[in-house]
Amino acid sequence: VVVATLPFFQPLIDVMESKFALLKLWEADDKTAFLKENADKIRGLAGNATVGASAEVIDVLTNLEIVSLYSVGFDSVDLVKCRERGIVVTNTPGVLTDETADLAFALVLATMRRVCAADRYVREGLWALKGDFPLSYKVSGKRFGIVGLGRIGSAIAKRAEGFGCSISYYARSKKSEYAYHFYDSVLELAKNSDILVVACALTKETTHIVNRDVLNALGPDGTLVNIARGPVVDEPELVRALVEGRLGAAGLDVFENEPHVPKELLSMDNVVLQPHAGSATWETRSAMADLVLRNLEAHFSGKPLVRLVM
Ligand code: 8YV
Repeated sequence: VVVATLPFFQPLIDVMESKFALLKLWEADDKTAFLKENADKIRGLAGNATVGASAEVIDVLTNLEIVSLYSVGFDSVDLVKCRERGIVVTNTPGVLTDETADLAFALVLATMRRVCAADRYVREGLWALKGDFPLSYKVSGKRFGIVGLGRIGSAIAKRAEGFGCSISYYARSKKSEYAYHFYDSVLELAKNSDILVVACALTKETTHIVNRDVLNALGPDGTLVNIARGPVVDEPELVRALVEGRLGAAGLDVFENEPHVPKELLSMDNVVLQPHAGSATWETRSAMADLVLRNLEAHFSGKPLVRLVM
């Protein structure tokens, strides 16, 4: 018996239903009661970046053997508990790298060139009525800062290279395989960037790593893009910086309290918003689904797992 936390991708739900006895957690009114009722039987959990396996869920599921994630991020899983209990955790790295880096770059371009606001201007008939749309900002050749130079961060850097940007990054340590400029503090990186893209994992250390000081350092001519996790950025401080004009613009795919977005952002033309869609294409979501399934099947047939977090 496998429990899926959300209906993340219908073709995956369909195929899991054909291969396992699938329980649908999202359909239960009282989720804890539902898990308790089925705890004896549940051996696998398919989760994602939004609903994974919290400490509470793991405590209830006493026979759980595997958490197979439909995401690369595993911040929705209590890894300490899983390790204690010997529960294996798998994820979907690699297959979503290009897609997420593409969306990061789409956000850089859309935000700085005001693509969405200009589109609204045309649709609302304002071009004919009021004349040219206000000028936007150049992307090519700018100072490009990346927080986190993992798979996705380095794929974003590769794209920025194509735009002739000078590239710097912050990471826990310098990566000798890249010639990009390394800063050992996000604040220093922000001081020396026109565009700051957040591409790191969410951990205790990275929570609110983009704080008021970092936003001030990026400044009124700076652009922040976040395709990582909402809580990496101090969201109330981000909203304040945008409202007070201390930060130039923001392109956001992720938020602190998804799917809720601070209402102040909704009316800002210097902000572009996405509904956590970094990996959301048919091609990538199919590849992610394939990994989720292959990991579950490998585990239950005693074969080596395809992708393993721990
Ligand atoms: C997904 C993600 O949005 O992989 C991740 O870490 O955040 C995303 O790919 C999500 O898990 C899809 O449901």
